[in-house]
Amino acid sequence: MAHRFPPAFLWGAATAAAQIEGAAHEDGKGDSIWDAFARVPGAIAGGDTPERAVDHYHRMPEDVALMRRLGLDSYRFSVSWARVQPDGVRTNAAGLDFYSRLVDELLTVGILPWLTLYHWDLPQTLEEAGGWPNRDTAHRFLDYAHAVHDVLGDRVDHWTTFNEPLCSSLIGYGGGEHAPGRMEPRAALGALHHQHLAHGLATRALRGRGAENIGITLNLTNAVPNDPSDPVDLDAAARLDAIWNGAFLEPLLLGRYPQLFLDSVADHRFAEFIHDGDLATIAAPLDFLGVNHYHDDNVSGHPLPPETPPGLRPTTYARGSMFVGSEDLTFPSRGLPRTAMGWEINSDGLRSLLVRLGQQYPQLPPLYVTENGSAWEDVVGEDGSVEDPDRVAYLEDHLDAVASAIEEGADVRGYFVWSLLDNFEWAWGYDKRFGIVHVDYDSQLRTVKRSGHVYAEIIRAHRDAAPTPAGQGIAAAI
Ligand code: GBH
Repeated sequence: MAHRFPPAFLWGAATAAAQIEGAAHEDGKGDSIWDAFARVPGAIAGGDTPERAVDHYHRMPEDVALMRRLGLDSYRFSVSWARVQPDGVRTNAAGLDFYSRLVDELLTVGILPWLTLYHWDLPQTLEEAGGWPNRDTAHRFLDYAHAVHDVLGDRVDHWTTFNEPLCSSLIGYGGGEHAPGRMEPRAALGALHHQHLAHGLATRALRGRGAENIGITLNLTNAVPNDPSDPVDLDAAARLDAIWNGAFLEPLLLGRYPQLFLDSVADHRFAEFIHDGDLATIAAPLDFLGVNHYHDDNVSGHPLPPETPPGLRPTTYARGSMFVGSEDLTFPSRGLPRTAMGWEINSDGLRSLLVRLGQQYPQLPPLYVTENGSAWEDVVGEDGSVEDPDRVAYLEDHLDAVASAIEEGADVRGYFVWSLLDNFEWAWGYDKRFGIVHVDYDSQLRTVKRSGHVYAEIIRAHRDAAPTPAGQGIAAAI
């Protein structure tokens, strides 16, 4: 399938600071909301914490060598705000130095650094000052973006402001399942708007400093009406689309919130968060849009039948509601196969999403799939090898879907698999493994899974078919 991708297509893998680094209190790092949340009894499966994670902070050179063996063009990672500004204000040079060394290590082996400023780990002191529902946090973020750019701006070309603001606003402040674990619909909406604002402020500032590739990553879904002939289900799908996709895409691309979203959250006085000029700031031009996609959402406006199996929504978000403005929605099963997360597998959803975005928004910038992947119960063989046929199938099918989308006209420039390494899967702790590289959580030994070998082979085949280097002069493959 490698020949189906354009010559300059970028191949990568993604991680996030809180999920891999560990060293939660080293070299001056402060608590993030995830460090604090992990201390709340029952918040995280198995009582797991991000304290040690996969010890990437200490194994960074080894992990970069692994990326090189896999033949990656690019590595998408996030910076821990609490490492850079332990109290959300004062800048900690030792924390920044870690990222400086990481970037140097990547550049040395020809891997393009793809930096995300915020992947959900707010400094706990800023949460104590009100967190994202507090408008001032957007200005703190701007200051943080400056601090990171001061040190890395000379070497990092690709800047992503936020990863999945939907999750860090609606799930963190509305659903209660993610840090900081609040279940306050109005606060969740404030967090949403202030993250947009922070994105706009930082985008404008980085642009002013000469950055040329600035974007944001959204988790986007296809809201599929369970019964397309039922007006109640059609209404449910329209609301899910307005809240999960539209409330993010439209302010960024069009400088406005969708009316259906505004109507759905009017009871929470959402409009009061919006100050004059905010939407113009938020709609700062983007150089790329990152798309994270794992599964579609088959949605209904009717209650679920009583025989609904446990483990699927809404039990997942039983603590609060991530569906601010659409608490009545349900997600019936379509009988599709599911991953270990309970998420539906339907690779055609990724194809149709990528195609549809370009049709819906003429002003859409180039797309990158910044996350896509699957969790499985991996089995380590006697010889230490990890055969993960389900992940291999998921990967191949989704890459096929991306190739098809490109053939149908979608401007997709790259793909980052989630994830490079097994890691701390947020509220699920270490229970769910997404890596193409297996990690033994006792010894911290890394083993490339079958899916990692398959991915490396696809990258190599693409490079052989299209010798033009996609990244910055590309290192040897395995
Ligand atoms: C991404 O988010 C994150 O960016 C990444 O850090 C994380 O490790 C990875 O995914 C895997 O989880 O109600 O159970 O059907 C995933 C975005 C949005 C996907 C909410 C699941 C509904 C889950 N998620 N969605 S459920």
